[in-house]
Amino acid sequence: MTFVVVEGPEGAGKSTLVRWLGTAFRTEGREVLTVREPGGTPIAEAARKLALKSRHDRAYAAELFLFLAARADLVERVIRPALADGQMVIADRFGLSTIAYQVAGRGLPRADVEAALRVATGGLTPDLTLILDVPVTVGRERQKVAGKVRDRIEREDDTFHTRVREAYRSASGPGIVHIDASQTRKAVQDAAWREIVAATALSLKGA
Ligand code: T5A
Repeated sequence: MTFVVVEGPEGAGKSTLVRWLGTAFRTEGREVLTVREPGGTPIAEAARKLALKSRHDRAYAAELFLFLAARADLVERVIRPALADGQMVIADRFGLSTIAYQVAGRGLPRADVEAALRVATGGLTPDLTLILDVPVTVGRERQKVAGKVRDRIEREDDTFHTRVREAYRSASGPGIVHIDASQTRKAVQDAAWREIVAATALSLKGA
């Protein structure tokens, strides 16, 4: 079990958890690559700037393809080579972000977005997805305390972000686990660690 994704709404604590997991697994002697979406290659970083920072209005479909362009480059040039090399990859956001933000948030048609997603990832799916859940107000407050400057998507209203949160809460399927991220950092880290260790043990057993 090597590809782990951390998902969830704004300010849920994803980056904090990904950093901690990277350090914790390296301390255990595992080779771990951590990545953040969108980003991680020159093309993906350029797409990130356009998607999140550009002042120009855009069609929602154009926004979708910026996120997918970033993902396609990251998957092919960074994630797949690392997995092939036997490394564990821990990603801060992946395909479920596109379902939550561009489908539930923006209202783009799900079946079409899923088809485009498959093109972008070449069918790569996470072994385990940890969804951190916090109420919208808690996430916003954490971002405020952290002094984060709001990007295009973060500036959307609470109705948009509530749709995003609900999309995450209703996500289910193989390898999807929900964690209450309104708990302390330590409680969230412990829960995530338990889930990854359990999933790794299972995949080793099944191997
Ligand atoms: N997007 C992305 C799409 O629309 N479609 C896509 O396909 C993709 C991939 C990315 C934006 O792009 C959108 C979604 C996003 O709007 P970003 O800035 O890279 O934007 O990422 P965000 O996920 O928005 O980053 P945030 O930093 O806001 O959220 P995190 O990573 O969930 O939160 P984190 O770890 O930075 O923590 C925020 C603060 O809370 C504290 C931290 O110390 C920090 O100060 N904190 C806690 N406080 C109390 N208790 C805890 N348990 C805490 N955990 C963390």
